[in-house]
Amino acid sequence: MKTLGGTTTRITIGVTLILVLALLVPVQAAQAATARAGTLLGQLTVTTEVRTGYDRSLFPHWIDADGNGCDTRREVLIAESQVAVTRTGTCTVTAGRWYSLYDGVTATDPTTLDIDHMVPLAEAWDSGARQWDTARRRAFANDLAIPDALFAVTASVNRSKGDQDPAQWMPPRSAYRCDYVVAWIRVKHRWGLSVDSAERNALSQQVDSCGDPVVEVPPRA
Ligand SMILES: [Ca+2]
Ligand SMILES: [Ca+2]
Repeated sequence: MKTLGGTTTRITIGVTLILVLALLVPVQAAQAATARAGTLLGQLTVTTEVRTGYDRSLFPHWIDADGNGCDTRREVLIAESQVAVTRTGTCTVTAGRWYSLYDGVTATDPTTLDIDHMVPLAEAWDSGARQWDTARRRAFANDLAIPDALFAVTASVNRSKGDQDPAQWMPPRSAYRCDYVVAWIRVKHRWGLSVDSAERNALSQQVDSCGDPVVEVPPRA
């Protein structure tokens, strides 16, 4: 009886341990890895950039990847509106309320907004995408998997940014600059894109002035 009781106790402890582990493992897996922004920046390859051969049409964009009738541009408008959008049956977004993070302008008419690629398509080309196939460039140009890749902003501020990187252009709304460089670094890290040395220095200075924040490590694309 004593032996049987000991066996039962060991089995009970064993089962309890398995249950505890089963509960712990998914919790740990669900926690996103974090790192200092400066650490992610340090993991980017520093090299010169090459514009040769770039054409915007090499990045098919505003596709409807999930086939719900709303293309990527409209998906971003719907996701970023502060109120439920008004839209037609063919997913034309006609009204909503958006806060353009780069310049602090609130807009209700979506025709006044552009969807900005945080890392512009030309900058992506220069820093590695020229070696990608079309499928990967399409995935980059329509990346809805992280919130940092695409932003609804005023057409005017998007045009002032153009193809420029943070060594050349920063958002006029200074309160957004810390988040801006973190988003830039996260997108480049996610897609394995390089930085040029002037860009790296500008990012590094901005990250330092922001206190080198701890950020989520984005999933690799
Ligand atoms: Ca869609
Ligand atoms: Ca650059």
